[in-house]
Amino acid sequence: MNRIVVAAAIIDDTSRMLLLAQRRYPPEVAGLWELPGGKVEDGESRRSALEREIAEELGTAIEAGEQVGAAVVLRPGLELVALRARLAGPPPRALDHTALCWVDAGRLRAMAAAGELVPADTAWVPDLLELLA
Ligand code: DCM
Repeated sequence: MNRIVVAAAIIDDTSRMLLLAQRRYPPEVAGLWELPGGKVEDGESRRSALEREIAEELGTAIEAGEQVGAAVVLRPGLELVALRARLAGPPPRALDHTALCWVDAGRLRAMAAAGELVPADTAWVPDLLELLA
């Protein structure tokens, strides 16, 4: 059975900015930036899993919506899916990450070109740039 990791493309529609989170572990990706999220548990929907993960990792609430881009195969049996999300709580805090930052389309493009994103998440950059345009 396939396991799914969901990640949040949290976008502020007013400022057209996307929230990125800097990974603290494991060493291969520590220091790189990702869309925050985590594994879907048995019996959980993707949206509710993402809302739970964001409460745990960022101490805030989101409303998760439609899928962004295509699913990425992390390894056989493990897929990564991004969902668009809207902040619905207090400002996010880095409870599980090294740091958080809001980026606009230009900054996202520059970070991707510089290899500052977690490899799996770079597949979504074109889709994310479209949402931030
Ligand atoms: N992951 C990823 N990109 C994300 C979120 C997670 O590549 N935006 C990967 C890293 C791990 C797995 O998913 O291989 C589980 O993530 P975590 O360690 O955050 O639970």
